[in-house]
Amino acid sequence: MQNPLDISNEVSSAMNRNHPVVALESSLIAHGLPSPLNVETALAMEEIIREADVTPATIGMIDGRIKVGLTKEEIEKLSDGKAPKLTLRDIPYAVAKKTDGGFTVSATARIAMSSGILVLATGGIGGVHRGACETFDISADLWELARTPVIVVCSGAKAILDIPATVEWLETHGVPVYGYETDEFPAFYSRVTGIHIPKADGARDVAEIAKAAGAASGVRTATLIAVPVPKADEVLADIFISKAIDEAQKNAIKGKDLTPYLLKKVGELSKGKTTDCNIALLKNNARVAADIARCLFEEAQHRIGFV
Ligand code: PSU
Ligand code: MN
Repeated sequence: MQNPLDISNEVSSAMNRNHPVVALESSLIAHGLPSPLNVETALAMEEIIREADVTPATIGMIDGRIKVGLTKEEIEKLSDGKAPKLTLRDIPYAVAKKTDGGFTVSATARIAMSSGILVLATGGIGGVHRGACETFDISADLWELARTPVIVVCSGAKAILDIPATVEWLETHGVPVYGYETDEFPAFYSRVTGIHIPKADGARDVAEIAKAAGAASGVRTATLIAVPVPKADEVLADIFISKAIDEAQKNAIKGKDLTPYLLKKVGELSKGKTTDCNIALLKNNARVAADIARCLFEEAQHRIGFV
């Protein structure tokens, strides 16, 4: 079988020049945000990364081809709500059936790593759902984080989840988690959880820690960098989340449909406030991921004696 991976010219030329690259996921285009905000946000994240002199690589599936570096037209193709949400396990089926698809963090992390991209930005990782003791609904993102050495920049786990259980899971599976200029694990729409984590003081500090993880300690997991939503964009969404979870239960929404359903419902109940918040944190995370990728690149240049 032909290799189903296509790396765009922009991304492969960046990699050939040893220029830093940040991977972006596409499930948020396919299912995380309403149209046309999904396309606008995906393109804005790419622009923010380019402005930092880093190359963006939005990763997703088009006609059964894994695309590292989706074009604007391909991003638009994933935005109409028809493209399925693909975790890593769904990739073989989508390749064989030649379908489109938005990649979750789990699929994006694995493809980024195997393409040589070290940093990935998203909004909030998947995690342990509330009531997981009965449903066993724990995001495939977590297992991928436990076995794929990339830096994942996020605003914590989505607030619709059981955040303490998600943090516990990460600890049990040895995934390092650092707060970006904070010592508190953020809760996606809000900055507070009361859960204490070690603090990284900016992008250079993250680069130092990541270097120590790989080279010195042989850590083979992802490193999670938790960036709180900017203060001005914070939303206290608990009331909307509880209502959305009740609605999901009433309508028997489960499995891979649950996260998109809850995000959409919380957006409707908050009259768009949580959607605006989600967009603000996504853009902020793109900026932070670009800074980290740039610092890692500068470190590497030092090591090979370029500067
Ligand atoms: N961050 C966002 N919006 C999203 C997601 C992250 O701001 O829609 C997506 C990511 O792709 C993540 C997925 O991998 O939600 C988690 O889905 P699940 O809980 O079904 O594993
Ligand atoms: Mn799930």
